[in-house]
Amino acid sequence: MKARIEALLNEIENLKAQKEQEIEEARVRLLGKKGEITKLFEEFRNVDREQKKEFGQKLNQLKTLASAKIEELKEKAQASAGAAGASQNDLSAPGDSYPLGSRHPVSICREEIVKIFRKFGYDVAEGPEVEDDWHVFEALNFPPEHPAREMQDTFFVTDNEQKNPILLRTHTSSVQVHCMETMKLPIRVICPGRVFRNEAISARAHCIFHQVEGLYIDENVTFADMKQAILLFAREMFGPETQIRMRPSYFPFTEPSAEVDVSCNICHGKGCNICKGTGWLEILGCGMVDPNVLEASGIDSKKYSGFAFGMGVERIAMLKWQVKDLRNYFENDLRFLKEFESNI
Ligand code: 2U9
Repeated sequence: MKARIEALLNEIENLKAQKEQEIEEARVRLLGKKGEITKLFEEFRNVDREQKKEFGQKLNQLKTLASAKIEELKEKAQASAGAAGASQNDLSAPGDSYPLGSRHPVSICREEIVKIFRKFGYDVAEGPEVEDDWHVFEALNFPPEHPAREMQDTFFVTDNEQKNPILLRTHTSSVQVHCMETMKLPIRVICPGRVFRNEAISARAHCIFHQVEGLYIDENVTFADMKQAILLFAREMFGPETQIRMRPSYFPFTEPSAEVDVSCNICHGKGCNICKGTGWLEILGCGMVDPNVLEASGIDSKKYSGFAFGMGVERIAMLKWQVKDLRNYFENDLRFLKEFESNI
């Protein structure tokens, strides 16, 4: 008897009947007049006195479990029949809602920047994130041991003492080097991509971020051409009233070099906490491509000249949506991401 009780307990626990007819069949087989449990109760009369207590408790437990399981299965079957019935028959019932995802603000911003330069006639190029020293540093006028290499803390993949080590690119300028090596002149190209720097994470810096860089090489390209291209970009991106100003700067790959500010589109130059009271916001760096950089990729620097620029996408996105902490762009907190749904 003990073994039969155990077997039935096990069977009831694993009972998977779904249709109402299957459930009723199970009920009759277990609890019906000639059911297994009913039969066990009849046999219980003949059990020895000493075993009555133990078997009595077990049988009651079995009956309670069987009844509860049958009830549970019936409720489930009724609920799913109700749901199916509602969606089939009640044409006024609201439709099932499918939550839509939205694009990440950094993607929205990067695509907007790329779209503007495509409109100006630039091609789009992408390249590898794992690069060699030549494309990230050497060809860009960073000689070995030059202190400028320390401006961008590098993640090395191979030993940095070896010749031409492999590393994670610290800027997308390496893509433009590939373009200069392979494309026919004139070159007008925009390079969006992810870059890696061994920096401490803070509200203003992250070890992975996104850049968009541009390069324009042709005969007689001047600083004035660069200024005009950047002014037009700034007006497309931040509005037609936007002003720009340039401050002298230094990059190993450009000479002369400049940093570009746009007039603050929040306070319109009056000074607010976004522009820290200055009326200006820094958006990018730029400069005339150093002749050494042209020559390193086999371009005749006597015949050709060019300009280049680079910007951090997260920084532009922070200015565009007045996001104060860069880390918001990396945490994928849905409460933050949902705020950009309307920008799709
Ligand atoms: C080639 C030659 C020159 C790309 C340039 C900058 C200035 C610049 C920074 C802005 C913020 C990077 O994301 S950031 O940290 N970039 O200021 N980038 S000029 O110059 C090049 C690129 C490729 C062959």
